[in-house]
Amino acid sequence: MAIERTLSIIKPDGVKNNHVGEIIARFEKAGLKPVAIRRQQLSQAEAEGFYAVHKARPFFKDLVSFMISGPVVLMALEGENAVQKNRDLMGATDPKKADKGTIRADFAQSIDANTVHGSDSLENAKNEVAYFFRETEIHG
Ligand code: DGI
Repeated sequence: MAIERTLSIIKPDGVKNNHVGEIIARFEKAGLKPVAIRRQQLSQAEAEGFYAVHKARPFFKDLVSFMISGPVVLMALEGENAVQKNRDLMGATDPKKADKGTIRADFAQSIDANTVHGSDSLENAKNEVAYFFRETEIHG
């Protein structure tokens, strides 16, 4: 299977509740290497730009204010089938619907504070990794 890169974000609730280490451990155990990693406070413009595809959705404002409510951890994950593997580890968007043992089932409180973001296609993954990381910051 192809080696891919995908973008993961540990959202403000995951950082605030001290789940960073455990989430990264799950990625590493599943064969996803954090090849770039940065803790950062997103600006409103960065969060709006990142979620621009959701601009017309009723939850856009809440989503952006949640994403800037505290620091996040940005990561490029690399591994076989990384995009789908990361989505499988995350679980469904709504933690109530997420499979047992997934990150969202175990750590998320609500559909807003759902602990992690993960790119949902290879094409989006390329754009999202490039949105936050220069090639010189990625070390595979
Ligand atoms: O790729 P996902 O994060 O699983 O989901 P997505 O790309 O459809 O939506 C991005 C984020 O927007 C999601 O993690 C939480 C928020 N969101 C999505 N659908 C809803 C929502 N927030 C609320 N309040 N209600 C929704 O229906």
